[in-house]
Amino acid sequence: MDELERLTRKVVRETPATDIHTHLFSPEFGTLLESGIDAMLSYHYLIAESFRVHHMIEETFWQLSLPQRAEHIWRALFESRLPLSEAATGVLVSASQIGVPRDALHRLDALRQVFTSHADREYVRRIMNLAGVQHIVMTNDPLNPIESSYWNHNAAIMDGFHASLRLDTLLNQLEDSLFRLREQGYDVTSKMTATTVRELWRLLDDWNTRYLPVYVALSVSDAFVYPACDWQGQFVEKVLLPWCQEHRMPWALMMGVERGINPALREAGDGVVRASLASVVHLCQKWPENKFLVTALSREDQYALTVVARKFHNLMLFGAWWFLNTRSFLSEITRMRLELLGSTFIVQHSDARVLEQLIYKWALTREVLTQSLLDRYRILEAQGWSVTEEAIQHDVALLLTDNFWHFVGSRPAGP
Ligand code: HDL
Ligand code: ZN
Repeated sequence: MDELERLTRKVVRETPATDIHTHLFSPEFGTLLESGIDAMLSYHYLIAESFRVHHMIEETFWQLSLPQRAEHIWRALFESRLPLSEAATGVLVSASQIGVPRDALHRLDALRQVFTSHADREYVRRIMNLAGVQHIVMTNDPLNPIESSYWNHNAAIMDGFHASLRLDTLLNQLEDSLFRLREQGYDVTSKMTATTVRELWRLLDDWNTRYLPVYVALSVSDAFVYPACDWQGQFVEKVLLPWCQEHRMPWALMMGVERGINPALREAGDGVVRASLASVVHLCQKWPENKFLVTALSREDQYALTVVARKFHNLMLFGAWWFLNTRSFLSEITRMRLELLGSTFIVQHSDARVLEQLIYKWALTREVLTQSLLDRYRILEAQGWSVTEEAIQHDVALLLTDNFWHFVGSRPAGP
């Protein structure tokens, strides 16, 4: 390892990350924050992978308790064969770093002794430190009755945790959502009348006051296009975009998910579709004052999306989302973005659902980022351009955290 590699490894290892998209919750949200080995093994990525081995009838699987599911998945993916997938290997990476002795890794009972399933603030802070994560953005659904009960009782939020406003339920379960919003006193209907527009604007104001979100988020399938004249299209045009412009609020658009291609797998049953990148162009063209955080789930969309980002500085790309969060795809996407965008993107988010996943997901990101940056630095040094530790620190901070907070426009106080 030469000096340049040593420096790059050191800086990437030591620079704390902002995890801009997770399904984690501050520990005050009780069981909404998943942790522990049974939750790790019952991660929906591993559920899907395990069905390819055990072929259990899906409804029978869903009747199992969490520990029974975990044991079933452990037998299928860790005992009957080597745990080769990214999600399976990740369980062992996290376990090792948490402190499971190497000679005990093969024993589920040993893992259960070390992995806690009661995550208090101290344990959360410990896992964040092991993962090198300083800030965590949650995915908050104001129309989720369980979650909103915590907000209604002003649940405290641990330093380092931040809210985002996820609009999937509002837009994908429209009639039910409108009904519940009318019960909450918002005069909203399935006709985009002036009153509905005004009341939806008030709704976003109220959610903004309660959640203090760092961005508004929406995941979409290939059915999403902009502009559009359906209810969603009118909501985007007449409410969301002008409201975000007025509040300087970024819109995180997560494109290319097809929900429930195998409904029997429930949360593990989603697939991938192409995204309408022309819609991203139209949004950036027509709303130059708005800020768009975009990620696409299809590998085939990555190159064209990166070219679009070259044309619009109000577009910030983030992450190798979901099925793309693997060694090979994360490396391919990160290298392409460095070559086409320099250091002007957000390299990754974990999408963690279980607290301890932060460790393996961020270890993977740091491994890939180190190698990708090192290759660029070697080319610079070959031209005689000196790559100092300070310059590396600046790059890595941009890619892991600063690009996000600069784009969002508000860096939080605190750790
Ligand atoms: O829509 C999303 O935010 C996705 O990340 C889904 O939650 C998905 O199930 C997931 O966890 N991906 O990592
Ligand atoms: Zn997610």
